[in-house]
Amino acid sequence: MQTPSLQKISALQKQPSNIRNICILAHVDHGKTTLADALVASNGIISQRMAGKLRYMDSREDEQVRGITMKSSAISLYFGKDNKEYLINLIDSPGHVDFSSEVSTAVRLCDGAVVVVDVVEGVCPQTHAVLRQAWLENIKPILVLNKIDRLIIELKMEPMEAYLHLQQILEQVNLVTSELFTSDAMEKTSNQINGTENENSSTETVSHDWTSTLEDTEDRNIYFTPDQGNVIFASAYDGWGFTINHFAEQYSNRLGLNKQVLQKTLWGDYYLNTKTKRIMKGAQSKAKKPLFVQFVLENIWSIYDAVYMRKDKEMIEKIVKSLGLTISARDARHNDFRVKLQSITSQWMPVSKAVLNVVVEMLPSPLQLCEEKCKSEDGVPVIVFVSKMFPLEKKMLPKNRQRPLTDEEIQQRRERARLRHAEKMAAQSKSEPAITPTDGEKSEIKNTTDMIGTISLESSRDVNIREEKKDDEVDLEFVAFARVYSGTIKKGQKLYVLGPKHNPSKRNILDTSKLDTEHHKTVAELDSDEHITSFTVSDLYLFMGREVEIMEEIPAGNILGIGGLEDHILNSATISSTPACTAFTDLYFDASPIVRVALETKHTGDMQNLVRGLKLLNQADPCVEVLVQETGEHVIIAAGEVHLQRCVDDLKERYGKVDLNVSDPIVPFRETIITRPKTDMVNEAIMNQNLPAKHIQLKKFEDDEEVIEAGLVEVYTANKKCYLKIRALPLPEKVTCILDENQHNIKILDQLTNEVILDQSVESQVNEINVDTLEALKELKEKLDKAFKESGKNWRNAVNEIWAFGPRRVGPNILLNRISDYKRPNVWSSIERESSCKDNVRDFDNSIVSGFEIATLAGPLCEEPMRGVCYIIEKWEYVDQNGYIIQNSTIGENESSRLNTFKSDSLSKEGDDKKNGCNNEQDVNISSAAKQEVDNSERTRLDSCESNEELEISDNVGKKKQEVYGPFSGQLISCVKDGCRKAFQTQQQRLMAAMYKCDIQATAEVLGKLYAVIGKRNGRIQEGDMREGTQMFNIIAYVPVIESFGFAEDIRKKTSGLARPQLVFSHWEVVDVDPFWVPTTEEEYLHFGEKADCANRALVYMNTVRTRKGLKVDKKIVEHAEKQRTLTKNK
Ligand SMILES: Nc1nc2c(ncn2[C@@H]2O[C@H](COP(=O)(O)OP(=O)(O)OP(=O)(O)O)[C@@H](O)[C@H]2O)c(=O)[nH]1
Ligand SMILES: [Mg+2]
Repeated sequence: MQTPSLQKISALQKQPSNIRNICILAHVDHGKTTLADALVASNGIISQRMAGKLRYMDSREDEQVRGITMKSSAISLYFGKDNKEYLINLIDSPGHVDFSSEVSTAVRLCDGAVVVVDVVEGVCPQTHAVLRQAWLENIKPILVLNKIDRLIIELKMEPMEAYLHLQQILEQVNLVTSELFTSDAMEKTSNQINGTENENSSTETVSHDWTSTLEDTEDRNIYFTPDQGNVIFASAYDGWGFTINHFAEQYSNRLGLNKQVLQKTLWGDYYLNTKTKRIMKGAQSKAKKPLFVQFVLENIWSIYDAVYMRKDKEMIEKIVKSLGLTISARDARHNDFRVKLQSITSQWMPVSKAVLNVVVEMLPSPLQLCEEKCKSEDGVPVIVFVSKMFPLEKKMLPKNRQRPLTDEEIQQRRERARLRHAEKMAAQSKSEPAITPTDGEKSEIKNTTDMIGTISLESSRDVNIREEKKDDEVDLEFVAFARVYSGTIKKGQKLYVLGPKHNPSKRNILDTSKLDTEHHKTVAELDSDEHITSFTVSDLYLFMGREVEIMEEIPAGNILGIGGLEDHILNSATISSTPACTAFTDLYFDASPIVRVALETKHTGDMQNLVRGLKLLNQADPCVEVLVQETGEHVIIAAGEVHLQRCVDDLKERYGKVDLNVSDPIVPFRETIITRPKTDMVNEAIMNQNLPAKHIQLKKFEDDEEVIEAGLVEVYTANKKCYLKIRALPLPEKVTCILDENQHNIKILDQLTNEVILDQSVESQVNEINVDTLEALKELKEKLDKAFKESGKNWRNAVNEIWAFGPRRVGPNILLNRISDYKRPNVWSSIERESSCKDNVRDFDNSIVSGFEIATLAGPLCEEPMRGVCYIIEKWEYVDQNGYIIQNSTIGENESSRLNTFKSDSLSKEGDDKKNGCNNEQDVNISSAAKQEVDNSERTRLDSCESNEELEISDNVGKKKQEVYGPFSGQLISCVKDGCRKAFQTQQQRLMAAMYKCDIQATAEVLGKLYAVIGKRNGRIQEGDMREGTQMFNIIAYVPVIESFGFAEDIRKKTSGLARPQLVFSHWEVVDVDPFWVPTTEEEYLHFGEKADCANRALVYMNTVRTRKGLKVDKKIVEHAEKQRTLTKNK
């Protein structure tokens, strides 16, 4: 068909009831882009023959080379049905897990989704993920069971087998939907119950019947059932697809049966009684062919059999004739019978028609979203949501594209060329000398030629410079990928850009005059509490796959591109004509960035380009993290190997245009301690559990630090005036998980506590925070309390003893206060409306927290952050010169004045510190390697803070001491830090590795090889079940991230491409070996040899990290320093 004109599309955009905004979702390689090709071909944008081969929506070169989609892209298509015209805004999304953020951006803009499932592979992890995303965003899905041709050609199934197989796949998909539905319904009901329980808290507890909940809730329409018409059977590659409807119509005419009855019975356990011509139930029990097999599958099978398997030319002709098709001479002559097959099937039951029919029938139009909102008349406020910013090459933009010349222009050009030619000829005839020139003339000619030479040289240099300039310029323009929800966006309109944190209920926000004067502000210039800028709409685009078209205005309900927003939006935003509009909530991303690499330019002069490139990359990809470490290194963190490679390629070729050196991936580790294991390395029970670990004896601690028992140390400050008892214990796993999940809440809690310290009354604080936040914080406390109580009596009151979280005040480690005579307020006091117990806080309280923060930020194994460690301060005493403890009440006058000089009103100082950024660890984004520097800078900062205090010191003795040992708060920080580290070292230390969850589908033949690859990389198989009704195994394994590089490639090679893993970050896992372990028992010597260095995985990891950070590595380079001998000479 003819490609629809821009005018037609523009007219259709104004009829929201005829618009469908849809995206195609699926697991990687299930055929989304191939299906999109078929739909695009139906509009004549690409030829029918190329559909499925071109992969038109994969416009990037690396997408074509790798054969996977990496970004979501949109196209507007026209579809006509029953004299009605529709506009389908289609988004193709990537299926690879590394790019799942692109799926989020696509899903948010749509009202419906086409979920594609490869019938051979069945439901895969990303199928789960996309169904969940569609559910969360409340968009309606339809199902395409794709690649049915593979059942015929590859698996050689009979129609009956294929029917049973399809049934199973459908059940698998519906199982996922039902899980989503059930958990959602349960959650809703549980919320309701909680609500009513809260209301009638006095009445006795109501027992609730969950089954009735599920029965009550309407669930019929959420499942995929062919008789409802929301399932399409297809082979996108061969271009065919159908719904039950298609065959119901055909056979109702042919067999004289009721169409509605056929529609209900074509799928299911029904058969046709040929004698009575009636449709009967119970095909399976009576061993009859179900209608679907008899009327649908057998037809398809016979075409494949005749055309592709048997290549029966006569039969082909017959089929073509009986179906009333025409086959082009070119296809008829083609040697490849697949082409012939595709030519027949794509005409017989075009997949595009089948899919688009269901899309317009079953999926909602923007009007159904909310009729009120989808108005586009003048005066209705404009509301647009931008889900991502994506880069387009400038030459692709219509304003820069070369357009075909008009006849007049061609005429003018021809005229100009003719004139030029005439001038040239005239000049030539003039320069032909009739007489030989004199000497003077000769020199003149020479001068002129020289001049011409220089001019041409200069001009060529000029061109070069211009070209260089061009090269240097970024030839990309960011276009916002957006949807209009209300009003009509027009060129020249002045609109506001609202960041995700914009809150219209805040005062001053609606003062538009102020906003207008700050019109020039860009997002980078905004203060931290400002989330609003304004701009004038300049370019509006319509997405057409690889190209964009310019539009003058776009009404509500459409997907569009907006130019000129580069300086106003980082990743996503809401655009509105009024600042009173509430911003859309942030997008939900599945993947978390985990693989980090450091980047540097090959030529130092290119640094600027790299920085600019990183900025663009950060804007273009919401899933990548870009940061500059304290060491000055530029680091990017990506979701996985493929994502990382794409980011680096983009930096090199598009955003930065620089040659880069990319470091080996830096994989994070964590350090932790565990309870003493009960068995040794050869699985023998350890007899004497009370023996201290061997390495404790090996470690030479300084005299003034005493190891009392494993995990408990006593440490003194440098001036010996203060001592502490610090205990390190492993945190219960449950508590650590809660801390991990609630980082955001802990951050809020910390901010609240800080503000309380900064002398704001608790009351006013609590009043200001949102009720939901307060509830969340209380819930966090309850959860922690429960988890602690379940972990033994030692932890019974732990939740009320929490002093701080670390590192960076939010991490998964805890500092507890168990000092018997020190009752400081715990972290919860700010939410519990307790009056501030400011007076009870001892001086230097904050130094202890700082010491703890530094210790947890970089552990002793390889300076990686700690995880799941609990430090308990059991004693904190001041000691006088004779070594006696000074009780707070009994401090002598001398001592007290001296200590006072140390403190010098440390509370107010703490306040100042916070204002000045002193001691405030949480803002410092520090790499573990840079920890030492931080440590030093911490001290210098403290020094500078302390210098004011020193002026106040009157006591000479005190002053002298202080000069020798430095400020007391600094001493205390380093004392606590050292104490924590030592307490840690006296426990069973372990490394924790980041783990990938790895999902693989594989056939039985390659299973052995697959297990070998996983085993070699220290992976662990979690599940390995055979999928019901298929030959495929579903394997779930965990592989350490550090071992995962090249893993996918390795698996692909070893299994000849039959298994494809998908890796997603899952959790932190303890590496089950002590990095300092040496064999001690006879059995261990026997098993591991004397050195046992080959088996210690933790040691290898630890040394890798230490080497990377330039830390000391205990390694003997020469083991036996003897002269080498040749054995045969026997000397
Ligand atoms: N046999 C067969 N192969 C198909 C069919 N549909 C797609 N393919 C093939 O499957 C492979 C992947 O197809 P794509 O369309 O790129 O898959 P995708 O879902 O877009 O993949 P990503 O975008 O990377 O997630 C290609 O080699 C296609 O030729 C089909 O119906 N039958
Ligand atoms: Mg694709």
